[in-house]
Amino acid sequence: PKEIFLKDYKLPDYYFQTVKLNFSLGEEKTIVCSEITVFPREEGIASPLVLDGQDLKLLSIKVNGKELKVEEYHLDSRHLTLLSLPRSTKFTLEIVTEIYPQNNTSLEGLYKSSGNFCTQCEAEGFRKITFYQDRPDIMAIYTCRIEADKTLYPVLLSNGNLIEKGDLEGGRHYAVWEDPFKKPCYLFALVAGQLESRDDTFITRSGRKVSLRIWTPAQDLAKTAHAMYSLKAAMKWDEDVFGLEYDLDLFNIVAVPDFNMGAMENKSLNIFNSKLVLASPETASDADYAAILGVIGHEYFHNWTGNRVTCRDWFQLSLKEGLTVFRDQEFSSDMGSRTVKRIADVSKLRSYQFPQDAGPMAHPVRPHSYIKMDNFYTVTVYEKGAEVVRMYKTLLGSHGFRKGMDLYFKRHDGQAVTCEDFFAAMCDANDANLSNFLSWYSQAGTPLVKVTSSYNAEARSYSLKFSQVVPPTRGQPVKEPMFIPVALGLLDSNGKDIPLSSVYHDGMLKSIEKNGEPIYTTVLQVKKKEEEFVFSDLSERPVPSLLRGFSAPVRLDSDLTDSDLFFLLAHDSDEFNRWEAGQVLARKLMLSLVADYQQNKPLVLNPKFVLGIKSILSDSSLDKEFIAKAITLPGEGEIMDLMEVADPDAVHAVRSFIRKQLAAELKAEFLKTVQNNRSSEAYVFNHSSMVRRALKNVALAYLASLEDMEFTELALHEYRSATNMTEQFAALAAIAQNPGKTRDDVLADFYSKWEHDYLVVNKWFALQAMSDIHGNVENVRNLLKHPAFDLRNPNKVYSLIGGFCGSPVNFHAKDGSGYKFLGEVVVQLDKLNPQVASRMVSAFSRWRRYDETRQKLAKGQLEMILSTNGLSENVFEIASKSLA
Ligand code: BAL
Ligand code: ZN
Repeated sequence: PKEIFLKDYKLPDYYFQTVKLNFSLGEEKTIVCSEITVFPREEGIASPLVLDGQDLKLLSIKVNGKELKVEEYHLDSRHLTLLSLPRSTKFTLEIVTEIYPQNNTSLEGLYKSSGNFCTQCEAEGFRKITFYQDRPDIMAIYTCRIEADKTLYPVLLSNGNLIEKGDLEGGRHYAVWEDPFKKPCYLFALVAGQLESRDDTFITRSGRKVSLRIWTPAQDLAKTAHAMYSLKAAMKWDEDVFGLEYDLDLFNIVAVPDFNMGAMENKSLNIFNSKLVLASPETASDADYAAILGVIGHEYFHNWTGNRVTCRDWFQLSLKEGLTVFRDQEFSSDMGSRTVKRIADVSKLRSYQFPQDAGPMAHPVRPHSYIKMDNFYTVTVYEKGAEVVRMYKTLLGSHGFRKGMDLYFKRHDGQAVTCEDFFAAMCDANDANLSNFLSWYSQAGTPLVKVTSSYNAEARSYSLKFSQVVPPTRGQPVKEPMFIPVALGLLDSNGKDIPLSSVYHDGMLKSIEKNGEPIYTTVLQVKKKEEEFVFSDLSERPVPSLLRGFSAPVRLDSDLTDSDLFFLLAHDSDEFNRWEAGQVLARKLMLSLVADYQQNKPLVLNPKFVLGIKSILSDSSLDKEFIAKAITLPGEGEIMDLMEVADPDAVHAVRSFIRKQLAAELKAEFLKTVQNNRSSEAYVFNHSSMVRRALKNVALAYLASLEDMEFTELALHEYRSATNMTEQFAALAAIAQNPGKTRDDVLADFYSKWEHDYLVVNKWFALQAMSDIHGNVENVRNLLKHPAFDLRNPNKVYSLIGGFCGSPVNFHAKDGSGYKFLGEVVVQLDKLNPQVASRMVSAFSRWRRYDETRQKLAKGQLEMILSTNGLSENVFEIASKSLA
């Protein structure tokens, strides 16, 4: 397979101006005619025009109306090269192809989902529809005519505005859609099928009326109310916060059950994985409701950050994804709790991105190369990319960031641009010099920032010394220091923020007051390998609150003592750092117990930790969801990530021990928490109800971990009396922690209740797959044969196979049974859907982190996968890079 490099980017020799597509949809075959007006980049260009195309049957090619002779083009399995072209400034290209969407299990290009036609073109799926220059810097105006059987496919949708429709002979009908905005082909979309819509309208701030339609099969329509609410909220928010208005009179969303990703931002025709659209209180949890809000927002926000201004090439993916994730994070924060959202986002970054950044698949936010672009829709490009955007805002302030965004749109509307263009807009709009900030785009690896502090009582000064190291990653053995914004506050001995007026740095005393007002949080710019900042006029040693709000995606190693951390946990005005102090303490505690476990020492829980958890649990001044997050221990993956050699058994044993110990010692508090947070009100998705449910569910899980009859009964009671999925599923999960008849009965009961609802059944698969019950791989193997399971449906694969890989003890079982299971599934899955198979094979990528026995077993599976005939490029790339 061929590796593609950023450094090899070349401007296209030909651009496309208009594209007219005509689809004749059929059961046996679909005919696609395209008519493209082509113009050379410069007059006189005589090079061949190379079009991408895959799995297409070429029927004819015409240039300026004249059929090309066989010697005038070259066709292979990936390209159609037009060798002899007119030297005129503009010409017309007409291509007819035949495709077979009904056989397309890769779910890219045009395919069928539950009998309906739909498309997924990003990143490089358009080449499975017709021959085209399938690259984002080819932007054109599209018209799309769709014709199909009227009974089977009464609804025909594409991008833009419907300009014509009518009936045809033989029970067929057609529709013509015209999109007035230039777009790259990855934003093209088509949907045809039996769908109904929930309709609403949105009046933009300039008074335009936009029709909003959410399309699903008729039986699901009732579950689209929350998605519609989310869409309208997102449209309003983008106007309020960024001054960005929707630009067409129609916005369509279609929900389909078979979809590789979460959703897709096709111009005015977003296509969604149905799990991110459909919700009712009985079938969807609070987490589902929150995800729908965030992703509906995300896809909508792409209309400006991605569609109106797009990427020059796929290496720039984070230009649209990092920025749009940042925008959806901010949207969700504004709609709910900012601190809790930040905690959730940082936890995700630590659990998934940090490990990626430290493994063989580490890549910069802007990768330097790829074999399959699909493999780079990663937590690094998305989540670390969002952190990079957040750092601009931290450094420039809200107002400065908005000025930068405004300039970015002013300069680049209608263009395909690069990360440097975004950087330049931010700097130019603010007259800012962000020196080496761009290395966030080019250097992989999570920087490690060490901080040491010292207080000089005589000089009344307090010094913070920073040093940073960016660890080596594949292809990048040596790194430059990064530009790290460190938001900082200093606490006095009463736990109050000390007003900050100046800091001594680099031989200069710098004022940090703002218009004479004191500042309580300042942003230090750490740019060198080693740097010192000195604060003066301090009558006592302060306790520093470092990296407030997680102001940079780094690992922080400070010399804070446990007592400093307990102090911050109790007092920090930055709520994120209160949570963080608790997490640092928990991480330290867990690591030290893991060492004890490995040395066969008895496990003893530090009573101070129990007291800390108790005081949070009973602090009624705190937000309930904050409490829920603060009493949740760091995940097993996070702890393994901090070990020299990851030991899943020891980490699992320690985490379970602490959970049980806390449950036993704080039984009364947890029980009170469950009792006090019951409610007989009907389900509402609002902050106060959600946080109540979140806290109750965490407390219930603690109690049920005790395997005590009383609490199993309690969980059963909660399960039976629940009127919404959030509480019902949490009770089920609490019971399912412990093997036995009750677990089996309740799982069976849940299935029989919900077997008609595939989204709920997926939760049921995931819960069992993630179980840490000993030898669970056999249960998962059996579930593969369950009538509700289907390897062709990505959601089911993510639930069952992905869920299983998320259970460290079973996936990393020392007998290799988990690895063998995954190896077998990947080989099977790759034949159906390479994108999904390559996501699954990623679970092996950090095999070197484990002991020798596990290394050998995992490596054996990777080698077996690589030796499979006909392996996809997707899986090849991940498996071979994992072994390299
Ligand atoms: N562009 C792919 C799906 C998403 O990130 O919105
Ligand atoms: Zn996106």
